[in-house]
Amino acid sequence: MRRSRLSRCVQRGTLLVFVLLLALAGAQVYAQSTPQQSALQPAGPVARMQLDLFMLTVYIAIGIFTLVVGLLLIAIVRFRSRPGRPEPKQVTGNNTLEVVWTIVPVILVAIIAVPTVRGLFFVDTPPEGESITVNVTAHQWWWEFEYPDYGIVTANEMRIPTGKVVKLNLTSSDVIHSFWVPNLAGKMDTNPGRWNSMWLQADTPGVYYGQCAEFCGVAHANMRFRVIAETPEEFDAWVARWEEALVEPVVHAETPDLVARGAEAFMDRACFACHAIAGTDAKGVVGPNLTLFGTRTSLAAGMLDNTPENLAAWIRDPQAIKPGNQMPRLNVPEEDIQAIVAYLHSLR
Ligand code: HEC
Ligand SMILES: [Cu+2]
Repeated sequence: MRRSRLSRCVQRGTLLVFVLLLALAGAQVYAQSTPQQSALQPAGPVARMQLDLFMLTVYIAIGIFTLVVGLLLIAIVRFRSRPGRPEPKQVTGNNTLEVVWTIVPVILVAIIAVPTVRGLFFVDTPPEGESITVNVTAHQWWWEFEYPDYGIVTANEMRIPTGKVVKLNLTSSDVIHSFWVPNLAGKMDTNPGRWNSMWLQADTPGVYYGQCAEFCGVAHANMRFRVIAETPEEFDAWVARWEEALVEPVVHAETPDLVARGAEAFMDRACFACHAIAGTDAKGVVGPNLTLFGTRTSLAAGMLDNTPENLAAWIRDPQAIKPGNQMPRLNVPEEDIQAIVAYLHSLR
């Protein structure tokens, strides 16, 4: 009888240890994997501070968990009922214990509060030094990025120079969204009629994936974006390209006739009513600004890679790709689609 209970106990203990080892191995693999969209792999000072604060509370919680569960296990094993054994002594109201378990949590909360308050000020005040400013406007279901110092208005991909402070002002044109690039910084709500602000910085070049983090309607899950961090030299070259594009479209055409037809179709097929392309008569503001669209890596708020096939599929039937989004199916003839694809990809 007793032996079988003991062996069950050993079995369960072994299982528990096995599960814990598995979890540990998983965490190890995760930590060594290539960067993912994760707050556990910080790539800049803001995200790093936030992870440090998080880990401090995690370590304290692990300590409390171990202590409480340890005491519980000791109590369960030592005072378990056995045949013929009297009920153990009942204890209530131990003053020393009461004082200890009031003071210890107060100390722990104080230990967490100090770096938390320091962190709040850190997040709120961008450090001095070289910085750029980007105004972020969230739309159902895409992101607009305006660089007021350079006259740039682009969408869904925010290019930033590494090692520089990026000051963000954030708002929304419709409902509440939330701007979140986990590897670079915590979330910030974008509210209609109000500007919030935050800052972030990327240490090394790379693509950091962003996501709307506040449910905002049918295509919320597909309201993604990318932060593309480049060396300051690459970033300056991108800005210089924009300065040219603002004067006249930079058209790199391997197939000039097709591209010219595409530019015409873009005006004939109502695209211009919702989209702007700098230096042309297309000045719509309902949809993303498509200036230098050929330099974009993604399409439809980070859903697809910006390949000719995907772009054609998007123009053919945007509703099939991203149900509910605000670009209607326009029944564009296939020849025009191919021409528009060549045109948009020549803008680079
Ligand atoms: C009624 C307004 C409207 C019209 C007309 C319209 N679009 Fe759009 N378009 C949008 C909106 C809104 C989006 C953003 C969709 C999303 O991602 O949620 C969009 C997205 C796009 C994108 C992806 C942009 C990005 O940043 O990823 C492309 C490319 C595009 N449209 C091309 C076209 C072309 C070509 C036409 C003409 C055939 C056209 N659009 C007509 C509103 C419109
Ligand atoms: Cu959303």
